[in-house]
Amino acid sequence: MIGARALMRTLVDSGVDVCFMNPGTSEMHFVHELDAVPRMRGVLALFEGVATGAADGYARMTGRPAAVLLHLGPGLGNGLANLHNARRAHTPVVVIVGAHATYHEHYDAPLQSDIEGVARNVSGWYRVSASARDVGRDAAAAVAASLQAPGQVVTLVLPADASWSEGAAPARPRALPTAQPVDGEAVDQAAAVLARREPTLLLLGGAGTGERGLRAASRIRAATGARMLGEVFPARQPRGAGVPPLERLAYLAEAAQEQLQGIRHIVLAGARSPVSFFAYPGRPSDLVPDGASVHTLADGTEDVPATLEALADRVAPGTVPQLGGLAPPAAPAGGLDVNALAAAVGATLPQNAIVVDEAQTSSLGLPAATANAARHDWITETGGAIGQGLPTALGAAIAAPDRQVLCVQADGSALYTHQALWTMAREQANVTTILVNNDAYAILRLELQRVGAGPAGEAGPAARRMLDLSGPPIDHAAIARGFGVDAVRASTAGELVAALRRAYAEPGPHLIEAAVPPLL
Ligand SMILES: Cc1ncc(C[n+]2csc(CCOP(=O)(O)OP(=O)(O)O)c2C)c(N)n1
Ligand SMILES: [Mg+2]
Repeated sequence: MIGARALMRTLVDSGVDVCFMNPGTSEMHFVHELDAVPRMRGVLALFEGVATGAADGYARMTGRPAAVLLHLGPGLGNGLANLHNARRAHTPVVVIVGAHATYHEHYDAPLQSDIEGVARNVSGWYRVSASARDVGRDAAAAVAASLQAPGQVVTLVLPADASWSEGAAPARPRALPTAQPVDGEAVDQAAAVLARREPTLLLLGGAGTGERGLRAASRIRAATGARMLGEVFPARQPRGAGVPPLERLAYLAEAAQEQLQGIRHIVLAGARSPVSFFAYPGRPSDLVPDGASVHTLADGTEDVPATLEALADRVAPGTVPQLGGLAPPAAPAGGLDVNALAAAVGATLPQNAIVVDEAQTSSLGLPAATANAARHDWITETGGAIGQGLPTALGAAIAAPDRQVLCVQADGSALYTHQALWTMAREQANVTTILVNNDAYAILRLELQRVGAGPAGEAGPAARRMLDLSGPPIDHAAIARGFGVDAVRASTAGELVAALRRAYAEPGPHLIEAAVPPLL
């Protein structure tokens, strides 16, 4: 058996049966084996950032890694930004990088480069399969490593000769790694902090924003009066009717400081201590209020939901979680702005939808307008690297083909990875995209002021031109149609509501280009 077949067999035997890919010459044996191992589903992406973002969205919904097949250092580099977001989400991803045959390396052929230097940036585990004999075992180790709590990106380099040579064999799947057990001492300490009845914040992150974590945290809040917040950008959060509501820490440091004002203790459950997203001259990076203490109940390597449940059983026995009700907003009418956009989403959101939020400034009203919508999952851009929305929505749709995916997508961010639309059309992914066209990098107009570069109104024309996308105007609906996706335009709230209802009722991908004036 050749290495490529042993690799593919080991992956599917280990539960990795989707591979998002953008292959090249060094990966042709792997591509060829797709017909020999039909349990592996190959999904072609036209840019590596689409493949890596899709793998992130897929695993956020399944809890299982997808594989990503990339072409040497440049292919891996193109996929890096969304691997960065995956790393920040603690998403398991098995990256396979095809490389030159081992004996070809020292010729320094044009595609030769430092693959390891690129991979280490995002990978918690890295290995080169030295020969065909090693490939099966290395693949099984890679899958297991990706699932090491809290989950990580792993990179396995597959030299072309290891891929095409005989002498390989599939390896048995490895036992799944388990999270660290509940730390009883940390539970004792948190219980003691809560017993003081001083203003205490329970900050949830990672697996803590899943349903079990939310239910336990809600019990703790109800019994002790503690406050609870989620990290700024959770990997995945169930929301809406039947789920305990969770507000998130604000992106803007000054807003977060207001949320944290008066807090004496912060108890971390899968989250990190709050810091400002960026540094701003004269403002603090550390957002912990002066004099407040920070206690780690559970970090990401531990079983965060089980720890929260242990704490709830201690401080809130017999207390039940408080669940959100079903009270979606009325369908909006009139002009389209960020509030009408949010109301349209909340009013029409189908049961069990998956919302991928890369709406940037246009997401302002979304959390409130969907808090009491039908139950859904919310996916955010964990690492701040834009160009994540469309690819992640694609991956989520492939992970959950029976659910509706709504991608609320800002225009500037969309333009990094528009090619995801073609894969959505080809795979008939159930993704409805609202492409929020505000003709601008609106957030950067705000950041221009916040960093102290000068008030936006007074920025010179050369600077303003760098944050403006209006000339020439970009026709996102036409781009979508060019990729084979049904697309319409909405310029009123009523048109958006009607287009959403139609898109949800029909299978396959739809794009609605919504003209929304920029907030800034
Ligand atoms: C990979 C990457 N490149 C660049 C940036 C810097 N950046 C942050 S927001 C932004 C513009 C976002 O514009 P858009 O998506 O249209 O959202 P809007 O601010 O208009 O709501 C840019 C370029 C980034 N965060 N990540
Ligand atoms: Mg914009």
